Amino acid sequence: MAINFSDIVEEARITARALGDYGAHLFHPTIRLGVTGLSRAGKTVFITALVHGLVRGGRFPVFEALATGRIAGARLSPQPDDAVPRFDYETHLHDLIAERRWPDSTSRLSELRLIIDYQSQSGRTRTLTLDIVDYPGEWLLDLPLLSKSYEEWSAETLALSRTGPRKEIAREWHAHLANLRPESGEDEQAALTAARLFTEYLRAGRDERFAMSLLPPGRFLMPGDLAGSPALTFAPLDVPAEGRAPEGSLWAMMERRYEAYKSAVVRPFFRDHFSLLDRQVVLVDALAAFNAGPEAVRDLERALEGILHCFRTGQRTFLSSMVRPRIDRILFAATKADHMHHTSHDRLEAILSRMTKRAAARAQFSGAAIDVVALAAVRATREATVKRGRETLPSILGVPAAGEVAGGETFDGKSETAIFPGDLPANPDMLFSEDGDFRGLTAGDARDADFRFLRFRPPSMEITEDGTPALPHIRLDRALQFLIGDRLA
Ligand SMILES: Nc1nc2c(ncn2[C@@H]2O[C@H](COP(=O)(O)OP(=O)(O)OP(=O)(O)O)[C@@H](O)[C@H]2O)c(=O)[nH]1
Ligand SMILES: [Mg+2]
Repeated sequence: MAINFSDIVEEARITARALGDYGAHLFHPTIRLGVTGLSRAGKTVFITALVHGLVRGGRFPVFEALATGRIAGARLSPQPDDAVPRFDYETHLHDLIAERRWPDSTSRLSELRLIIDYQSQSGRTRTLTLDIVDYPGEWLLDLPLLSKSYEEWSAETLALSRTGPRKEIAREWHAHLANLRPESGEDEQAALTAARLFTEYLRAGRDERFAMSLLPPGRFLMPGDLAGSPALTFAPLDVPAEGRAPEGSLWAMMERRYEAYKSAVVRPFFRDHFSLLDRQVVLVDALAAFNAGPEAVRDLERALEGILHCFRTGQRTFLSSMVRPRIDRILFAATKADHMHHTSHDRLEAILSRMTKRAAARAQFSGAAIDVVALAAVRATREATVKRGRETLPSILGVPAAGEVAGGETFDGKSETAIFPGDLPANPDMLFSEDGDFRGLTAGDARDADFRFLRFRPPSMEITEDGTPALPHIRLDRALQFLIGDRLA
């Protein structure tokens, strides 16, 4: 990909900003922490629980600075970027604690600043500023578009939509596509219909039965202010990957809009937000993929590979020429671990490790330190063993959300129930090998699925040893230790 003048100007601008940041950094050490993950992965809950734990003092034995009493206090402070929405911490916390319901879906970028006063290990009084940026992981998966022509993107997107369960859900869009003539004249109505059917295909892929992860372009499913704009009114056409659009054709119109999406949406995100992050946590809802089946697990792995590509540093990629990411630590966290008995937590971690290792190898990843953890930012369950005949099953006890269904029973969202969601395999290869396929919702009846992880209502607060109410969690402290522990030394 040729580097053009605007990229160079961009880079100069970013370097200037980075230098400015560096100056400020000497006086006010700051970490800009990106929190990302695909839709419903648990970003909002993670940030809310993390901030609450820091501000109100959670039970965080593995987070050394807090556990040893070196953190004097943490407080919210006005954020540095005036044009970015603030992360609505107070409302999310109120939903979780007072209403005992999960916060609403957010699907846009937001930010929150936290100031941590602490004592260094040598006894000096210090301050660390933590800027937390919440953004959809779907936006990272748009990165490959920057180096692909419209024709290449069309060919790849179409090829993917003709595989596995995607073929079925793309049926209506494919039928429309078969009747489109790319060389015919510009046609707004044809573009609108194609974009609508293509978006419906993407949306259906996100349904819990399929739980597909790789569904770019990211803004098609979360358009925000861009809904209805030409930059979102395009779709792939069945055109040769090496072909060129005739002037004035439907094809040329689609190509123009695809390029507009790249310059109006994709580049500004990487330039203005991604390039400024220091550390990153990628939240992964592996349970949704286990529920859906092996195709979803493989799709998730491909999506993680795409995400890792964004963090690739050192090589002269399009991204490094444009933004040069400076991220030095990445944590992959499997969320919602409270949906399984602790005997499966290590297995969940092993599965995510394996996925990220393979993805990192394929993404030729080099650079930042990576860690993997299975956690629950808010633990909604307790553990129990249930006797069934002579067997004892490691189960979990919680209040399934109203409307959840298991074993023919529909839950009312009020009564506590013991659930045996299914054991994760001790050998993670089981989930990935072609012959060791397991059954999920994609294959048909929910009753035949090997795993069934239900949604639970949020828990009540716990009281810590010193009498403060805290949200229960699993390994949130380990995540904090990896993400900011070294900067509080
Ligand atoms: N039991 C349990 N459920 C969780 C946890 N974190 C998230 N969830 C569930 O996952 C859902 C999505 O969590 P969010 O934090 O809203 O996810 P998000 O990534 O911000 O989602 P979007 O804003 O839609 O992109 C919640 O509504 C809960 O049902 C957790 O720690 N434990
Ligand atoms: Mg959210």
